[in-house]
Amino acid sequence: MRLFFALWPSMEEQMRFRDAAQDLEPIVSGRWTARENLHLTLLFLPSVDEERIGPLFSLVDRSLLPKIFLRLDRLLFQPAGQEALLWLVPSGHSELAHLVESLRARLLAMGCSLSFGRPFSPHITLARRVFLPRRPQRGRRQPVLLRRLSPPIDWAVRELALVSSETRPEGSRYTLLASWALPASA
Ligand code: 2AM
Repeated sequence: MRLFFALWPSMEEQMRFRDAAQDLEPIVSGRWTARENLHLTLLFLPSVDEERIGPLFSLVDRSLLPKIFLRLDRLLFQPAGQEALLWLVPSGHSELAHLVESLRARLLAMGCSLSFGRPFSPHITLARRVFLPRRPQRGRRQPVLLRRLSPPIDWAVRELALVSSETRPEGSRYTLLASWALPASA
């Protein structure tokens, strides 16, 4: 099974994330993420045997969970091959990298194989397979700033989730397997 750990927004927060780029939907061609699927991935586990899922539920405890406050302030085009992803990106997220490292260490200690394909770069994918009118130069993978959000979206994160992902013709189908409450920010 494909699983991932993610920061999971409430429905109201997901609506705010979607609204940050809603005016672009008619003009940016791509596969837009369904509102209920919007999230911020921390770690991706490409292939987990079913019998290894149970131990994952006890992987997280309170000592691991920090207060997380994110200020989402930019929309970026992130080149991916001939196309691009549309990302909503936070600034000021030092506690996130620490959480990812702690989770990663615990997963590796359990013998889980992780995807090391990309260095951790926090983002919420608003759209995939975005068609860019001009081809990015070969090997060019630098993100392109599309918009600074003014005002930014402040997100006091309340939930860490373990989610399974199935690929369907109509898009990804996510199932929440477990979730943990983060301490309140204020
Ligand atoms: P994305 O939003 O950047 O596409 C479920 O597919 C989640 O896992 C998505 O949030 C996706 O990130 C992430 N994901 C999928 N494949 C991945 C990979 N090879 N490495 C890291 N994250 C991945």
